[in-house]
Amino acid sequence: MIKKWWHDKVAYQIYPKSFLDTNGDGIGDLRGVIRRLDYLKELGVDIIWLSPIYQSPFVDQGYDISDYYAIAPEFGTMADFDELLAETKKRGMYIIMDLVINHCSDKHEWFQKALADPEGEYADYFYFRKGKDGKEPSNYRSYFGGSTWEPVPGTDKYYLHMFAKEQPDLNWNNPRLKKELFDMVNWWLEKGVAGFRIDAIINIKKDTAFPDYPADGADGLVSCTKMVEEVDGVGELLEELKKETFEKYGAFTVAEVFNMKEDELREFIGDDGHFSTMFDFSAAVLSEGDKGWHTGREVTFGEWRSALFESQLEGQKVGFKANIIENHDEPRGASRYLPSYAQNPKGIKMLGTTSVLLRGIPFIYQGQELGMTNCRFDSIEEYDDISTKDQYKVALEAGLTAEEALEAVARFSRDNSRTPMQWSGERNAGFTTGKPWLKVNPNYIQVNAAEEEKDAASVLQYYRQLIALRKSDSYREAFTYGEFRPAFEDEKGIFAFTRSTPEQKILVAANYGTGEQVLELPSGIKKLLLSNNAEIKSAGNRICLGSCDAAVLELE
Ligand code: TEU
Ligand code: CA
Repeated sequence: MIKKWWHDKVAYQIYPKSFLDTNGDGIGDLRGVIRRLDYLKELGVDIIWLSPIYQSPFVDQGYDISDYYAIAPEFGTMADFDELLAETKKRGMYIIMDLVINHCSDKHEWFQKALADPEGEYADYFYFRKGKDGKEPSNYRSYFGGSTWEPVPGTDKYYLHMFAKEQPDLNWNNPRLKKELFDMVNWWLEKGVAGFRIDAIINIKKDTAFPDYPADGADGLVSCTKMVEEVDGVGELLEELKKETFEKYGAFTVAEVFNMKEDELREFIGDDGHFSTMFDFSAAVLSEGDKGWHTGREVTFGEWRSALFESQLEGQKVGFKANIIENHDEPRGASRYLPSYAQNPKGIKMLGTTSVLLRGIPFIYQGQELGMTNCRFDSIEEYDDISTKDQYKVALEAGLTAEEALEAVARFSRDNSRTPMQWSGERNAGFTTGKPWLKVNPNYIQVNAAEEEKDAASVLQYYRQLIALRKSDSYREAFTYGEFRPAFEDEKGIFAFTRSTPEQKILVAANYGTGEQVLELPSGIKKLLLSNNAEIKSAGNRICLGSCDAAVLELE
């Protein structure tokens, strides 16, 4: 394995709209990010991923870009961005941008020109297709509901959108379009960003014959995922993207990849892979239900652990995965992965321990380090997210009552993790002096950075220790390159693994169950490196883990 500069780094995702508002308009901004750089530095963060900050109509919260070269005025100016970049560099940190190039906004000038001249060159930047028998060209359902095909006004054509109709898909078969995208990526790299988080990238390769597939729902449509699964050759496009851009700059890239073909892992994240790393969604996808709304299938502890272990074992053969428990599309990890008796600071620290010390690049999502949890919304109007609203509509159409539909979308709504960052116990959690764009989770009174700063036993202080341990001179090598091996798999409720180099053996062990467990270790304990329980008991070759106890030990 060739060593790369980012292997031992810790990353942090900022959702700028909800991070910190500095001008009272209720919307987080770049100056807010600048103001909290020292906070992030102290946490131990190296790489900051900014969810999209480009100019956008915000139909899908900035994942619909109308100008790739401009900063959204809601977030600030290019001067603010340059300052952020400089301040980050000063602290030895890196910025990565969100790269959304499967689609753009319908307000982007390319699409506007395409609409103005549906036979012209810009129409070929997108997928404009004639309908079939007066209907859509094919039977695909978009990710946010309804057909993927939207009529092009004044023509007998439709354009393709895998996400919202305001997010037309870009035609990656068009060399001019590709050149425009590559130039743009290089422009940001020239500016000094360290790389990108790459959005929904697997979707760029389509079978442009757009064949129908058997319907998978009562609406007579089939998920547009199908067209991605059924086509080969995305690798060539990804390789071209890398060669024309990232590779020239030694950039760090983390891809959002679903539906990868199983044997492609090495091509994606191996030494010469298309990307530096990609998110491990193996746990997240377990709860995918088969309904048109995301109620979430119940996942057992055993299933969850096996999925992660399997993914770790596969991942380490070829490279590094990026480990997450939550992001801006997923519910809060504490609410999702912890049983109810563990949804407290101790349990949350346990979850942090078993996630951050896995092999790979840890990505911490804003507020995770505080123990932020899902938020209760009292009505559909309180939600903002386009996907939640669509799922609610589908649930109503399926015959659920308004109350049931609200309940159905609550657990997996993307707004669970998008509520404002909880900085203090002051009004609006110290996020804004104005009216926050999205509800603040009422639990901010207890769960907030200012309180946790004062409390030595807080989740925040624990995350600091956890990250410091991972990056410490003595253990950095083991936590970065050390082999991952599952441990104590037969012990009920135990989530344990070792990280070993020829010189060191570290055991990470946690008890997700309710009863006490005594683990017989293969060798003596050299040192207790970290625990979420100050009174943890160990003697000789044994350690006793009570419910929700986590311990990190160096073994003889
Ligand atoms: O998410 C991609 C996305 O929505 C996937 O979960 C998709 O549903 C999956 O490929 C299905 O298997 C990204 C962003 O993270 C999200 O916030 C955006 O809304 C979306 O792309 C569109 O840009
Ligand atoms: Ca603002």
